Amino acid sequence: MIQYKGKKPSRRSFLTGAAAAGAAVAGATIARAQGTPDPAIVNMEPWAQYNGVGVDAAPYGVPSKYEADVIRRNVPWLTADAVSSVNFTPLHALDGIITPNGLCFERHHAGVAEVDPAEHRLMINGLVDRELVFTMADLLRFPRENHVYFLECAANSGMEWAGAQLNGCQFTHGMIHNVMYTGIPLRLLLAEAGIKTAGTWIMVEGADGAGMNRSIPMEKALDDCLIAFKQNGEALRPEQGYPLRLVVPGWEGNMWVKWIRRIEVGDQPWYAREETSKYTDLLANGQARSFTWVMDAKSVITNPSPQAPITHGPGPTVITGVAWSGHGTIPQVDVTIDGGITWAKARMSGPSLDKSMHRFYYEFDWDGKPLLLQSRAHDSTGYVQPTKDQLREVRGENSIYHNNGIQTWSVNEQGAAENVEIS
Ligand SMILES: Nc1nc2c(c(=O)[nH]1)N[C@H]1C(S)=C(S)[C@@H](COP(=O)(O)O)O[C@H]1N2
Ligand SMILES: [Mo]
Repeated sequence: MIQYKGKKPSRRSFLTGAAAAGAAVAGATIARAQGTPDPAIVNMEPWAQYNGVGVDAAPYGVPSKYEADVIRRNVPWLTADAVSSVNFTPLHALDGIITPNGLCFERHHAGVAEVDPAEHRLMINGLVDRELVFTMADLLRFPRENHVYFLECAANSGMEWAGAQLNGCQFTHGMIHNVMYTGIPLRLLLAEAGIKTAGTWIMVEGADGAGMNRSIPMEKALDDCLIAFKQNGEALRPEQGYPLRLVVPGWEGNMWVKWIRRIEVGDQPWYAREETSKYTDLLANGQARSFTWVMDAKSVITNPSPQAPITHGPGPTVITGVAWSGHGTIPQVDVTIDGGITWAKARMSGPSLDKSMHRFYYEFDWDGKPLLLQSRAHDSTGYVQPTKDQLREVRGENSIYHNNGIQTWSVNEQGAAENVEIS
């Protein structure tokens, strides 16, 4: 179904636009009419002339060689080296809601730990009745659950606070992935150890060179946190914390400790003891906000975008993107093609899961004129994604973290897209 913004374009203008692109007219198909035969359909292609490789040519499958551009990419000038760095999910090349395991962005403080699962242990200590040590085999005897959750680094879109900077949604919004986790509810493991009444916080620690640790309030730990060992059905990738990672649904990625080896129950956040670091948000007045745990609703149009221009000319055009909220689901996304003068409801498609990415589409008939594309997410609490200017009014421009402002792509007559800001 084609949706039109505001006034439906006249059939005359629709036909003119379509004819210019050699595309379909209303009621017909988008595919080319067979006036001049297309060599690709007339010729016998090489792959139809002989047998391909047999089974076992790739015991662990990889994508087609024609998809070689669909990879994680980093921005070399952002960090001094690749060990304490980040790369980005190629959102513009994906569809649906699941991030394939090999394309999940990576953020490491001390590189990827190469953990031998036979030697890996998870310890629970501190304010508990029984200090416990679990092997991987022990953990597999607990009941497990499956959940699809997004993980967004608090620094996602952080380079965009002062203005439009990076040219591609992979770089502006790609510090996010959305996978199905199989894991054990953390509350079951904590119950096994028995939390003392004074235990109000946990400190979670990774087995990597950074020994990265974070403090999490007990309420969240007992609510929906998971100790996960599978992503999208297979073992976690080393980059994502093999063999165990903490899943903290809806909360900033920083707290999702990878290669998790220890959980200490305490009566205060470890920040208070200055033993751990945290991510803070510096405000305009010089004060810093200590805790911004939940990731607010956000969305981005992934196609078209700077890395994925419109190449087919005017006529039927598909806009698509993703939206998510750490507070729940995304019942609605609005799309504008004229910089916010008129908005239309996008079509949501695919599962609508709590604290997961959602996919939206907006199909329209492009007249070939420049576009200013934006998407605006509404979450299940009624919260509406703010503009970047609204965010700056509250937060100033000193922040790096928690930028969930509305993204604008400007598309020219040729279909090329650019990262811009409008006010
Ligand atoms: N042990 C450990 N856990 C970690 C990190 C780390 O460097 N070491 N980085 C954190 C940060 S800042 C983020 S955003 C997420 C990134 O998860 P990913 O690499 O699966 O994308 O992991 C978090 N967990
Ligand atoms: Mo992060």
